[in-house]
Amino acid sequence: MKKNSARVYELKEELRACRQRKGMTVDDYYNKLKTIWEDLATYQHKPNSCLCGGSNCEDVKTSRDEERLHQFLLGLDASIYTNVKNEILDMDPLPSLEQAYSMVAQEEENRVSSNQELSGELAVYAISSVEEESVETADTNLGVTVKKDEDFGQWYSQVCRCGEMMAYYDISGCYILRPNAMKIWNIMRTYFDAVLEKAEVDENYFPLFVSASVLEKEKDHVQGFAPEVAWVTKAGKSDLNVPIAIRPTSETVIYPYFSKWIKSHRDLPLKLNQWNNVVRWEFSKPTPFIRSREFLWQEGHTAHATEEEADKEVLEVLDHYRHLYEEYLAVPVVKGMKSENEKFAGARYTTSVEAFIPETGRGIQGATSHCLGTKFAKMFDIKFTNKEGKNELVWQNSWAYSTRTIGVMIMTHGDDKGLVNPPKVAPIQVIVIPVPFKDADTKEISKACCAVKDALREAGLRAKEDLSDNYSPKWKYSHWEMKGVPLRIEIGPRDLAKNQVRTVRRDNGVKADVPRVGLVEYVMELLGKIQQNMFDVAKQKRDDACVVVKTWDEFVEALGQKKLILAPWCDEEEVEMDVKRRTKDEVGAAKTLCSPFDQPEIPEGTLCFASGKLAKKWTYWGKSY
Ligand code: 87F
Repeated sequence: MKKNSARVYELKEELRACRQRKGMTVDDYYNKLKTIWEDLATYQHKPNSCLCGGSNCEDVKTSRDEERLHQFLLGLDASIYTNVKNEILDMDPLPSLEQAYSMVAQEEENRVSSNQELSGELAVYAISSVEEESVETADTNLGVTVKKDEDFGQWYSQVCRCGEMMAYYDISGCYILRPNAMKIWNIMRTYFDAVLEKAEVDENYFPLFVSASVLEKEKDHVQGFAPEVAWVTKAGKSDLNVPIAIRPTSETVIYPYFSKWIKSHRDLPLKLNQWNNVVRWEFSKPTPFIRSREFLWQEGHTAHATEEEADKEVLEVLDHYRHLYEEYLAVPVVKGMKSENEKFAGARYTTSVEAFIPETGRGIQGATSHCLGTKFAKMFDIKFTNKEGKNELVWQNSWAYSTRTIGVMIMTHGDDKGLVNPPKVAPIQVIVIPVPFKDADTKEISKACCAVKDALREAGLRAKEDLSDNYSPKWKYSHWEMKGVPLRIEIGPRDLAKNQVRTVRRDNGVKADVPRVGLVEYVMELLGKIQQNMFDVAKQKRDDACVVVKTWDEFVEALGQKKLILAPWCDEEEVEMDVKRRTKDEVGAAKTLCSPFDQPEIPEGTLCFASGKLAKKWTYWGKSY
């Protein structure tokens, strides 16, 4: 240990002055701090060279780590990183310095430097006389500063966070689903539970853990997925005798019990569903809701006596998924058949609903319904005695939709102001905002707001009032727009006098003055119109992005223009692989999305755009998530 008080003093001064100045990257700032800490450490007492016996040293190290973490956070540019700083300080236990650094660095990545100057915009709306603290709160909720068509990735991340749908977590690919997302998820769940009830599908719950031997029982299809399976190998400090997998899906967990429970034709159909979380340790770029290492879904598993019954169910479930997307999330989807390459390896065939994001030109699989045939029945010995007393294999299906639905909804409808929630799933459908003016009777206006909200809630609508007095009406408008509330009701002195309110639609900004008498019915109808309009607009955009191509050159050109491509195809696996290879470097690998059930006519002699062989079907192609 060196001894040099003057130098130590100097370094401490440097440390105290060390801040992330304007234009300095998080990385530069962090490295500067690290250099000072390291320098300082050469002069100071080192815990690992002391003789205290260990536990004290640990304490010293912990408090030093915490101090460094605080120093790091203190010096960050507060106009940018206050949110993430609070997020870090709220974590229990506190993350390590390295983890905190990577969270802040991630935040930096999520920002577009050229838009940073815009960041004061929303704060301007805050009433000028409010105390500093409130301004700061406004300032930390700066809102969406990146435009959807400028940088889609950054925009999406901002919209998800500003809409309080999710928060980043210190494990890459894992996200916190915040109440707004959970509310949407639960509204969808309520709808789907009613569908399941009607279809006589029962709810059950199988454990999260899978033993290695069970997981490997269906080696054939698990093999391709093996790198994504997460394993528990320790309990405390001791190694487990046999590692235990965390379910990536539950076929292997459930089907041994199908084999026990199904004996006779009287036990069929067996239709089970579970709502759960699954873990897939993905290595491609994670995106909130769209691709995460843990996600929520429902997984349905059914067994039937006949092929026809199973086939029928596959399509019925697929139509429920279409309904969920189109009628609830207002997202247009195509129902179709997956190619041999793209189907679930364990399935006889896979059907899916496919959405399309015009801004990125990418298709996205919205949900899948598989016909498993008798493949798993053979593997897991699931047999029943039929009415003639003969043993037969069961016909199985499995189907799922996940929290990805929420991501697709955000991507489809969100705009430069933030989320736009379709009324049917919006956690708040109507926000009522008082608009006091000079010496108007504020109390009466507030009372009217509460009365309107109460009447709407009474009618079963999800309504809320915002009477907070530390923000201006304008600030509130931006705030609730960012949160995606489909309808705003404003009440000012003029409205009060005329016994009316002003409605403002989130989807198209259209304003109307509406009498208080009959308001509830009006709002209900208007929400229905908003829902329909959101679907129509999304469908128009999707349809505008769709092109029919007949030749390879047209195909490549359309891909470059971010189109959803419908092309005649020979339906050969090798040709799809070849298309992937040929497009990989040029415009980004394209693959089949699905062959729509709704097939346009295919004139005789039509050739495959890729192979020149006779085309068998029309198929959607594109880049995909
Ligand atoms: C990742 C790791 C291990 C997908 C995986 O689509 C296994 C798998 O089996 C895996 N990723 N899959 C396919 C899942 C098929 C399936 N199962 C139930 C569904 C719907 C519901």
